[in-house]
Amino acid sequence: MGRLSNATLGRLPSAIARPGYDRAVLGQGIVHLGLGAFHRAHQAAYTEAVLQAGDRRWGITAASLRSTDTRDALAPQDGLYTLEQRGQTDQLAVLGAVTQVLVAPENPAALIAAMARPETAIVSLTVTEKAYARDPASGALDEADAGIRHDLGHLHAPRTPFGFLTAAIRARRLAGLPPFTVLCCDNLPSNGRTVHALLSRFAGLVDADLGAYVAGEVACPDTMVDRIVPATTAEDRARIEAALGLRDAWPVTGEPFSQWVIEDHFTAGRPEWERAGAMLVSEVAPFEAMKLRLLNGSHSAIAYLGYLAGYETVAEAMADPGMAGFVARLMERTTPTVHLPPGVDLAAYRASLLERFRNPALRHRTWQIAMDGSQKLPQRLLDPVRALLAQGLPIDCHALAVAGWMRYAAGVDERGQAIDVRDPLAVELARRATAGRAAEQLAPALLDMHAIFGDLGTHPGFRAAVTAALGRLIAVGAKQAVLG
Ligand code: CS2
Repeated sequence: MGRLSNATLGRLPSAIARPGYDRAVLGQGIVHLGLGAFHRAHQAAYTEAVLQAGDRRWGITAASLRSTDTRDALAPQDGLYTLEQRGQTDQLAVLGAVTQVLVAPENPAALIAAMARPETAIVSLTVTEKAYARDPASGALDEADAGIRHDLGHLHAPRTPFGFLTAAIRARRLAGLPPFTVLCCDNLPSNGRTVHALLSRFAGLVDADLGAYVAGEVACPDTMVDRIVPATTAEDRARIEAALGLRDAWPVTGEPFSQWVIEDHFTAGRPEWERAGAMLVSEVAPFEAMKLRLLNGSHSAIAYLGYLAGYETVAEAMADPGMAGFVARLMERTTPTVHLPPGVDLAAYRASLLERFRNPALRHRTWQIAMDGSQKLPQRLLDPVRALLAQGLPIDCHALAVAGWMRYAAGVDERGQAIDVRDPLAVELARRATAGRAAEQLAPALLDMHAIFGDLGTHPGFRAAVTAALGRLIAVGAKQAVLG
């Protein structure tokens, strides 16, 4: 069987969409950092629509910041890959927006040079929460972070997004070029503002004048990104290969739903992403809080409690009426903490989330979502708790979700099997879990982690609610505990 590439595109079955433009003459207006499945199924798909509509400026030079896997898979395919939307019917498209794939550690200078090209108008990022070296509780740059310290001493060969961004902005400034717009597409609260503050701080540590320049001149629009994109599996590859009649080493699969809300603040131009349904607005915050708290907050709750209950995927967990009922209650409890975005009906939004979580065609593993809990809990579950406490509203469902994370982070499941806990703080979590497996020991040991809980960790009502929820979870198991 042949391999997907520019040369074999013509062999695709006619029902499969493919680039209708000449990939050889695309401009490279976008550099993307963090070439994971999410970027390929989300921002690249919006950009593909712009290219298809005839605006050829927006080819994507994409970089992996760590591993060579994606480049090794995509380079023989000329950057082409398949996006499969999985719903009642599956829809396949081969996307061509990613034209070049770099591996940052192999040649950091090449990535900086790509970012410093005159035509680079946007540098977008999907590098996951933990890559921002941000103290999750205070939101400030963690200047003790090993990557940050490395980059401050080696800006010519950086490792972190801030090192690359700062090196490239400095190079552009020296060359008399305006800065690019920095477009954060990770699930952080006020992601653009957050990155603007962190990047200004980092650049200021390199050179005070550069810090002031970044603070004053570099636009970092806020965004809300949404599409459920499970990790690609061997079965996905086999199914897609059969449909294509060609081998694709790294296709991506995702749900049909997709949403992108973007603050319209770009200093060097942007693609008309609204062609593919993106919303360009003046204020993203209400959309972002809605999505982080209702979708991602529920996702994390399903991940921990569902995993403990023995469910491998979100859809399996949601097929359990007890779990589904709990998730619906958690969302209802969260709703008073969310300001209504213009034109949104929150009850309909919640119903649509429940429907999306139930999509049986998506094998979205609870274990995948459970990763990096220390980086996700603050904005997904703890900020809502702060707001609920301030309003005197019940926090019982949130307390059970946090207890689920604690039980999971302690590293042993309900059948006594070890859990593969992936988290930048995994070592400390494991150390604290040795305090004891009973709720009265485990809950305080984890609540005292200031980097996660901040001041909330000392709130007596929150401590009592989490300790009680954990006690019940340990006593009766997740399937019973969610019944309330
Ligand atoms: C998930 C998200 O893995 C996770 O933490 O909650 O990746 C989620 O699927 C996306 O944010 C949906 O837009």
